[in-house]
Amino acid sequence: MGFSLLPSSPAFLAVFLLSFVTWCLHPEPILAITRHYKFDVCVMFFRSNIVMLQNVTRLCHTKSMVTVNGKFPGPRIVAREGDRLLIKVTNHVQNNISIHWHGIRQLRSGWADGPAYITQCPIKTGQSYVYNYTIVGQRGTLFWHAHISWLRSSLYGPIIILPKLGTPYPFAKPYKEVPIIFGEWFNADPEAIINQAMQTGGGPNVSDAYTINGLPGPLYNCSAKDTFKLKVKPGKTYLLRMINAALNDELFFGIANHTLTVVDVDAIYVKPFDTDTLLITPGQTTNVLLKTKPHHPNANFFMSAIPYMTGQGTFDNSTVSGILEYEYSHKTIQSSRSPKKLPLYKPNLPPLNDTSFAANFTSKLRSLASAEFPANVPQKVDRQFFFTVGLGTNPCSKNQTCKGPNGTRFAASINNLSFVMPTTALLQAHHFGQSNGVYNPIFPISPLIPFNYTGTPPNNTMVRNGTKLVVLPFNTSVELIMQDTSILGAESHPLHLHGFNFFVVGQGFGNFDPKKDPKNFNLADPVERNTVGVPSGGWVAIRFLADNPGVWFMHCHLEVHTSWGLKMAWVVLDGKLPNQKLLPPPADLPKC
Ligand SMILES: [Cu+2]
Repeated sequence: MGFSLLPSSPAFLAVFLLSFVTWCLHPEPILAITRHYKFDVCVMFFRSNIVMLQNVTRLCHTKSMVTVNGKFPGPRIVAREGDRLLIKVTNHVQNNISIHWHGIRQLRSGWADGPAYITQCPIKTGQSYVYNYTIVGQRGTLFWHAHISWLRSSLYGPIIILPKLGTPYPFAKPYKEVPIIFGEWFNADPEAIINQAMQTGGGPNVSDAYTINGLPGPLYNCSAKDTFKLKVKPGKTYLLRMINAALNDELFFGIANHTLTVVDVDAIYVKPFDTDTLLITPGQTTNVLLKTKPHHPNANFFMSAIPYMTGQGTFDNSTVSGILEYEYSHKTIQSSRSPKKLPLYKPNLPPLNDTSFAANFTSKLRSLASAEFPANVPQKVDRQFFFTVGLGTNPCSKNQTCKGPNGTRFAASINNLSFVMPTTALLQAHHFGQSNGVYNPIFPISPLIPFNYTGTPPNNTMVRNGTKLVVLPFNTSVELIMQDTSILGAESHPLHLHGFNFFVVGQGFGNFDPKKDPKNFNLADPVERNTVGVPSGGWVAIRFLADNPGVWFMHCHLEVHTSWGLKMAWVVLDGKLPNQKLLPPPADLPKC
């Protein structure tokens, strides 16, 4: 790694590297990495990310948690479209680690995608891995997070992708840009929570708070001092880069007495539209413009998020709030009341189970579909897939008492197949022709036993278990219908596809009708994204072009459902041309 690997386009002005000295709890030598680059026209961060343990206090509970560089949330990555990132991750904790760069297309660089046992073996204690990839055709906000077990509860941070230098946004330049990253806080150790749940077969304990930029805010015990405050000036436009990094909860978000303009989702521009409330699922990002009031309003405003919850299990129904505060100009400061005495308004958010709001909101999202930012929706389809997504059960083993439904173990599945994680990485197995005994290449393209998916659920809720994948030739045009089921209750599932963006060409309630519903597909300006909510008791249709060779994970971004098996992977074969092939694996790729 080094100078020669960096982009040499004259468009880049300068590359600067963050140098830092960091420490960790291990009795190892202090690592200090300082690298300086001078280059043409670009801003690009080269970071050495050290995974470490850190004490953090929230809600009067102090615990040690795994962080990157001692920060919670973790450090920001800022780059421009076209930049290459080299991110050296060193693991100084006892847990195995891997980091996923959520939403980054990873064209031909699947080795850097990050999901453990899918594209790489985990980084073991004391080891390092350099994630090496280039950002192509994306601008907006994404995020990085751990992709192993539930470690992403504390290992996450923003990825900010600025347009190429000299290229403006397709909207007026904002006065300031602010990342707003939602998370979930557990007083207990999330690793212990999921390990216990997997042992008993029951549902895991829910979080104790939601957080905005790591802070729960004043509506929780002992937490007023841990409140995110956004200080703004009157008459300005702010770009809020919203990220849902929560583990298990879709969120409604709003700012009292203010309207938001949605301009970008999942690092793709959309046709702007105004809304008082946003819906953002785990794995989704949304850029919004916030226009402040022309004059100081003599009030403060809560910016709050609550869960959107459709399932039958218990959930964290608490409210996270930050505060939007207007700054006084020098002129007004004497004549006005002090900020503490100002009235504080709360946003009106929808009911926690407002599925019609969810459907209405998501149907407003449209691609820009302009000459500069076209929506390249596949117009013809080579392969069609119909996947049911939902919950199910696995039998309890003998001599055990299980806490799942009727003494079984909770499971989740796609086409009734609950994915079993391999013990070696799928991408290596595929690339080196060693898939025998690691995975089966025949994933069911539709349910083996069709039923009334959203009607009365079948009596038998048992899933099958296996490690099956879909294999696609390079450049296959794919249409995928994802159908929620009512097994153990209809529920919204935010499905995330690695390695691709897809177009959301249709959605609806009830069972998908293959004769009627495709007539209403939007093939002109559907939203393009990497994570979509399968509507509770409904279906969603997506299309994507399989133009990125590799092995690509697809899973529910409610982490508990992923733990239960709501996941699978696509193998995209190499194309014929040299630039259609997966690059060779890097020398430092971790071994299992
Ligand atoms: Cu799910």
